[in-house]
Amino acid sequence: MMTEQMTGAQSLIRSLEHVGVDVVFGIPGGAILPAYDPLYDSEKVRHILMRHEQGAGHAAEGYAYATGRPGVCMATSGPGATNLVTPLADAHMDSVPMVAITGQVAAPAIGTDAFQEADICGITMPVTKHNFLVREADDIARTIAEAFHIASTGRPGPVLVDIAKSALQADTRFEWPQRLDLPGYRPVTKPHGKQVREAARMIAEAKRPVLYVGGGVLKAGASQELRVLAELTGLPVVTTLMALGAFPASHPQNVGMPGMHGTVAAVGALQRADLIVALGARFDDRVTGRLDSFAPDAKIVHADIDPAEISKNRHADVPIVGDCREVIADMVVAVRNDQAAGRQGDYEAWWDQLNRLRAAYPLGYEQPGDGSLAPQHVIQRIGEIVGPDAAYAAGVGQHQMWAAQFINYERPGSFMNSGGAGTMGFAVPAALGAKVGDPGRAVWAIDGDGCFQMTNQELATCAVENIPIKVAVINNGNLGMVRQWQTLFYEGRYSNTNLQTSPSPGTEKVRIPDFTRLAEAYGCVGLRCERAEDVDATIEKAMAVDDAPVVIDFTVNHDSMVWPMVAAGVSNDSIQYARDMAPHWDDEE
Ligand SMILES: Cc1ncc(C[n+]2csc(CCOP(=O)(O)OP(=O)(O)O)c2C)c(N)n1
Ligand SMILES: [Mg+2]
Repeated sequence: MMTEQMTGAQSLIRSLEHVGVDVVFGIPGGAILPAYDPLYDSEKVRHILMRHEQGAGHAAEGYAYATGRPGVCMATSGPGATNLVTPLADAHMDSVPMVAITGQVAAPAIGTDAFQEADICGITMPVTKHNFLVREADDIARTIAEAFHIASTGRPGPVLVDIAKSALQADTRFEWPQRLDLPGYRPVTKPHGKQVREAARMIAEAKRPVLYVGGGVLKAGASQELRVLAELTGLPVVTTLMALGAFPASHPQNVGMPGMHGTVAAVGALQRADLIVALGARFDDRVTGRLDSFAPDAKIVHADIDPAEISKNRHADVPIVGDCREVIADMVVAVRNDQAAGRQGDYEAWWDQLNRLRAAYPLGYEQPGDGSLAPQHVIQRIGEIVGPDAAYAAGVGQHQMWAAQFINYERPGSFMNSGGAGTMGFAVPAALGAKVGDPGRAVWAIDGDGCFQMTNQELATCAVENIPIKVAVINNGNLGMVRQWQTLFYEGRYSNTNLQTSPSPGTEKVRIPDFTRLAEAYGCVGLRCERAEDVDATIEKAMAVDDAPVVIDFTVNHDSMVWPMVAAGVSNDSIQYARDMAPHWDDEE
């Protein structure tokens, strides 16, 4: 056994090296300061000094998306730690593996309202997979080992390790645990064979089955297996916002993204299915619409590694607890056996129906009447020119939905966004983290003018640390998604949604801030594009820059809306293909 005399802080850094951490995103401060001293000497761990702890947290998420390994962020006690709450909640909602390390006031001062004291374990209890308060130096190595194990196994998620300053300063003997003892934590990965065979039987018997693929398939690294299952069975596939890239967008069996802004075909497929095979998906309200009218005729097979998800929102007729990769691989075997025995589904009529919907209601958009730039056009061209090898990070709002709709994601890891929490400010720091995790890949943030203003200070981090991401700001001058709801549900009363980031009728012809000048102030290249004929050249110009981050202000139409749309709380049957335009579900007689 390896034991060595050192401080708690040294033991922390040694532990991070032990688990293979190569990057930490953080900001120092009093309580965590002892840890920053040995970090200064580490040859294995690069620390990236962020400008806001929220950025550190989202960067850790982006790193996790790019590498599949837990991202690591670090902050001091009190306000440093509370600034991590949003990214922790974000990672919790989207099952992103992440370890957050925070300094805490000295152990004897805990509970005294000491300077910069916050009960961060109490605060983050509901938004972390697990958290630890470490008061003794001797506990640091074991706790770090456990934290990484918990963050990265089972259903991944964020784990917070809060370490008292006195523990960092105390002497200890470094001892790496040989075995982890986590009573009650034993994620089931191997699915039950009987359940899987039952699912295969139902697939063969169904007339209108759908594979409803969620983010769990990406987390499990099960894209290959999914493709085999899809092609073997011939089932239509829908991929949720969190699963974009799990199944190639260009695959003929991909009928699109379901949900509030999904395709008519994908929403219709779920709604009219007689069998839904949910794989690592959680029947989120943005997918189901009004739950009691969701997919009324469907039997449900629900596979998830987290037993708490199964039958949470919709009763599962066949529950399967297990890792999606193992579940799908076992399903492939079961389906092959069925097919060998002559049991095979016939979905021809079903495909006729879905193909009709696909042909009648493709994704599309209207050109603005005033000659201004269509945001959808910008995003579509970015996807086409930059291509499927790049990684794209979206903010939250209209631009996020257009990024989901108009870029074709062909491979896992090509799209990251804040799906469950809808955290504005996610894109820039997530793109930063992804670029650090996978420096050889082009990384584009598709951001909104509102979102960008929440975390754009991380452009300084990108410039100083040589992290050349591209940021396409889809500048509609507004909190566009909120404005869309005001247009549709509040009679066009635009209360507090005009940001004045681009000139709009009736307001001063000002841009506050001017994003190109802001970019330059941050040591980035700033470009602007306002006309459709300049879009391609601007994207190419940005691509040609490889020694600095680039920000493009795409000044776009203020009134463009995201379609299709299922209004919040209504049935998916009421999907609008465009404003006041409901699709015809059945044959036109
Ligand atoms: C932190 C946070 N605050 C508020 C919201 C509510 N919200 C959702 S979308 C949106 C507008 C985003 O504006 P912008 O970034 O410009 O994107 P757009 O919809 O215009 O593309 C707002 C305010 C949110 N999701 N997150
Ligand atoms: Mg906007």
